Amino acid sequence: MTEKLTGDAREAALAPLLAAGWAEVSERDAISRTYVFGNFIEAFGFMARAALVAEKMGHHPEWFNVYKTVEVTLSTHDAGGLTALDTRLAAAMDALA
Ligand code: H2B
Repeated sequence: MTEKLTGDAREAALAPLLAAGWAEVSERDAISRTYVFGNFIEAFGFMARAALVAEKMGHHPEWFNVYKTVEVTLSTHDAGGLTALDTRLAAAMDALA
């Protein structure tokens, strides 16, 4: 679970996320996505719900919020790169957004 994703498993895990709007980060082994909501309350509500999921997973996003925009970067610090925890959290965040 906390091993870095490589090869076919990585491609299979990333394909639906890239199709949904996530992108691989160029400078590091991570994925990112920017969500734009209708207003600050919607953005913050998303962050609050995502925080509960993240805490339950024991896996936490890097994110940056300005008004109704939330920029999310996911990477597993303990593994030094992308793992199934990141792809799982990404899918959960998409379901909440
Ligand atoms: N979040 C992320 N993104 N990467 C980690 O390696 C990580 C984490 N490690 N949240 C978790 C916390 C770990 O430090 C605790 C002990 O579960």
